[in-house]
Amino acid sequence: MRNQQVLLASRPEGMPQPSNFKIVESDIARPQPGQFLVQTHYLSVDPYMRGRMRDVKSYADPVAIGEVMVGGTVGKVIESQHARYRPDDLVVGSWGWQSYAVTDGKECYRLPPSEAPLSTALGVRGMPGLTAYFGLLEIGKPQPGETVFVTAAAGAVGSLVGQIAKIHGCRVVGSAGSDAKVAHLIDDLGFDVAFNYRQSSDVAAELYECCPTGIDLFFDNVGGALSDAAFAQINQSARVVICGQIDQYNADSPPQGPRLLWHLIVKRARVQGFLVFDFVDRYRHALEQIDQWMREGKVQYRETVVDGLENAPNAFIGLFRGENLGKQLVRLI
Ligand code: NAP
Ligand code: FER
Repeated sequence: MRNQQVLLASRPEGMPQPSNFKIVESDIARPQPGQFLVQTHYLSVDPYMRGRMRDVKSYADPVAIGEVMVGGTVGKVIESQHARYRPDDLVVGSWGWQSYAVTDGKECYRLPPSEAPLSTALGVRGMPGLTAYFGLLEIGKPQPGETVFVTAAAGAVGSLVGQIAKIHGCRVVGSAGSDAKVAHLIDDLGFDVAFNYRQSSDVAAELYECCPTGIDLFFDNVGGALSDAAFAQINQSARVVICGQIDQYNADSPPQGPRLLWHLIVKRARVQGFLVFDFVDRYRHALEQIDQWMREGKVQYRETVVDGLENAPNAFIGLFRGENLGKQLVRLI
């Protein structure tokens, strides 16, 4: 048994490249008292990791060159010298892009027995699902009858935002990067209307057609031109939830766009960013609610799974090309 790890080899300029990563093999360490050895079943690739590849501290420290890439993981305990973990326990954590890890269990939790597949702990029942839940309900505060517009709507966060907004009686509009994604939003997830922003020569006109009475709640995962179009179409007392700005994550200098903040004056609107981690005390309740919606058939999810640790870099890069439908995962075993 050898450990395989994906290390950050160099910091990307613009779009990340496979050459920014390096795969190495090493012996598996043995757990010491207070530690356990875990085998990775799935690892998550997420847009925020682009930020961790930059040499800039923000919410968290950057990944150092030569260090294992960060990220959420689920796996099984193989060997334990930890009082609270036993072999065969299923564990959710963030030991990063590697096939095995020795951990002291900080930042880990044991998965309670559940009908849901293990992988969902990284998606609909994990960080992205919680992001949709708290971002929409706590920051966006949707009201019945309101028009909600969500970008990257066919992704892990966006797909859940749209469905939760439907549960709350809203009219839901989404944008996504392919006709197949648009069809999925409308036919499978119950969005009222959606459009393919990549096929559009005039996203503002297309958005206006989708939101003839304006936008009351804009849940932004993307930024850039789509955001500009949405800001110009907000209604009085609109809420703009800044969840992500993936359009800008590969930019090497801040892009200069149209200055649209004056819309906020006229519309008495509020723009607020948030981090899912701010709501950690309330995760349990939110996950119970998401589970219930899934049991009732009100929420469904998709996963795009690639096999093999060596494919983690390309799976990550694929996020910026829209190659994923729903949550992008890497399966190791
Ligand atoms: P995701 O939506 O599953 O995957 C990213 C998607 O973004 C891609 O599938 C792609 O879909 C779209 N995209 C990529 N580049 C784009 C561009 N230049 N313009 C428009 N769309 C683009 O990822 P996720 O994990 O659910 O995250 C979604 C957003 O939420 C990200 O911005 C992320 O940073 C943010 N987020 C924030 C928090 C928080 O705590 N604030 C937590 C989790 C995630 P298309 O085919 O539609 O282009
Ligand atoms: C995300 C985008 C940004 C995210 C977190 C951040 C958890 C925070 C980044 C930082 O610490 O700089 O999608 O998801």
